[in-house]
Amino acid sequence: MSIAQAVLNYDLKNAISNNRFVGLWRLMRGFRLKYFGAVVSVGISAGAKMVTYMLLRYFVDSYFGESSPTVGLPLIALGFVGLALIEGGFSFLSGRWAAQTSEGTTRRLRNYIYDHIQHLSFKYHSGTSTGELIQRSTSDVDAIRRFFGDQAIGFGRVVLLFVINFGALLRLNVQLALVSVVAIPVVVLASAFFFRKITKAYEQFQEQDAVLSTTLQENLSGVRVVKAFARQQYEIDKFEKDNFEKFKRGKRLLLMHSMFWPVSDVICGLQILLGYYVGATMAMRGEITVGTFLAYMGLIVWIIFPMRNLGRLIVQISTGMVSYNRVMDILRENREDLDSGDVHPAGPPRGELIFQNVSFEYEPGKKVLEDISFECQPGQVIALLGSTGSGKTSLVNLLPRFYDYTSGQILLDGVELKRYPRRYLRRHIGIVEQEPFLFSRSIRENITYGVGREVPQEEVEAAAKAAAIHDVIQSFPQGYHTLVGEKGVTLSGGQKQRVAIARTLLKNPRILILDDSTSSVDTETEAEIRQALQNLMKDRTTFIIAHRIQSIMIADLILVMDGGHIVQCGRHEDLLEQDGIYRKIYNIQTRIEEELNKEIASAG
Ligand code: M5T
Ligand code: MG
Repeated sequence: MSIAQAVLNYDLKNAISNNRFVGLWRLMRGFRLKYFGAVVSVGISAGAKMVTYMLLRYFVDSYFGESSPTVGLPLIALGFVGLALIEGGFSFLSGRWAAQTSEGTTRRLRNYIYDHIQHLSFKYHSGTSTGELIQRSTSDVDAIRRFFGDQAIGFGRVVLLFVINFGALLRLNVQLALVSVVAIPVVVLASAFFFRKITKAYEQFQEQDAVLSTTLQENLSGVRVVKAFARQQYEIDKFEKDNFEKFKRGKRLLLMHSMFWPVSDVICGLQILLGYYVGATMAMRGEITVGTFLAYMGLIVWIIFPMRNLGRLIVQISTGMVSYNRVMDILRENREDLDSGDVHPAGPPRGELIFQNVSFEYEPGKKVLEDISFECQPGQVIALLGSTGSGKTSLVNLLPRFYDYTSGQILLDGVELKRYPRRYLRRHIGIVEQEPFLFSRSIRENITYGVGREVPQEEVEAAAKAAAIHDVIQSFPQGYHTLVGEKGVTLSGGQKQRVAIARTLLKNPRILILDDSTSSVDTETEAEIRQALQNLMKDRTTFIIAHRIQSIMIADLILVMDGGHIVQCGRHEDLLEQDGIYRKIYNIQTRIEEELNKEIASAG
């Protein structure tokens, strides 16, 4: 591994610290030498400027004053040129190294955050808004970038300029030096005051900016609802209201800026005038030489004007620190451990599952599943039926360990589920989510997503056929290479579900979970899928969640759920004999179907 790679791979978990300075220092690991170089270069550049004024003083005093010159004119000219080159050159170097540090550290930080987010648990993701995560991994990281690239180095520059130039002034004349800095506290305080206000105004402006983008984004994704309810004018008015607020806040922000700079210009100008006045008086009285006065005129400018930035830098540094904390909040979150577990079977599981008094809650005290017990043999089909919110999705989500059950036991092939590494379970358990998500990529890429290897076209097509989606895909002009989503075709709900089924089937999981996967599919297509799945379900344990009795009749075990409990269980025939929810649902569904058939017959 090269040094650059090692720097990139540095585990930023180490950069978490309650002390923000310590944390930022740790973030810089691998770039510290460069950054140190940047600070030294700033110092050299500032020093060269100071020496230039000293050379000016020597030149004036020895050629126009009492003392006689010991250095020739050409050499002095060369000195001026050389100093200008040194000043410019090191200024360039400091900018370059500071940029390399800030861009490098934040590039690594962005990669790390992305990597980290990939590994956070379901629980974390369902409790955190996407917008918040995006904000933190983009604009907060950017604030950290500005901290390194601009603010920290800028702060160093102001301090060094002050120390070097003030030091030189002290050596020239103590009285003059002291006169030159009387206004500095005023400048620093005024700028700190203004920038605190400006920062606040800026935050409010940013907030409103976020409101506006959210409004726009919601409007665009909900465009169908807007049109269906003919609410265009309402939406337009709402936007204009938010937009006006942004306009007002933007104006306030600009106003503050346009107040600060002239005010600070006046204070600095007065200070310089005072310095000139005192300096000129002293020169006229012969207390200092003309050369000293000239050098002083230059130095004072480089003490006073940079000070205007000090307040700004202090305030901005503090906002950078806030961003550091916001970013670290994400990194503090523990990763979901994919690999820990003490059983590592060589092959896939057989698929025998035993639930023993399993209970589960998302939040302490609110049981979503209670006392769930059942057993199934490898290759069996288990169906879950129950009203909405009864816990069906929650139950199957326990199997790949998206969440861990709170009490009881689940045994897979006789071994407690928690002893398997999550990676193993997710490799061998295929789940078709209730609301499947497809990426804006080609259909083929979507279907092969879970496999992680080159898949021959025949295999992809076989999976698509089993999911009864092959013919639909074929009918698109670009077939399997058709793009899905905003830039490509918009798939119907049922088509999406079927692509998702194909994606899971291709993974060839030993345990297959279909969470309401045929809810958006018509009865005929559903029968088609069922037919195709029949073969595929043969040697895998399959969980089917469905609302139509039709689709679960064939199951080896039907679990009827209500309020987190199993209220009935058995085969179709057994359940029909019992007086319970199952029979009620069955009766309703068959009656509806009969009526429908009658209507169709009479209409035909
Ligand atoms: C069961 C709650 C939900 C409901 C209960 C997925 C999820 C659910 N719940 C959470 O608090 N957090 C979650 O992340 O748990 O919900 P379910 O298991 O989704 O029910 P279902 O699958 O039987 O319902 P449906 O509508 O899919 O048929 O109280 O609030
Ligand atoms: Mg569900």
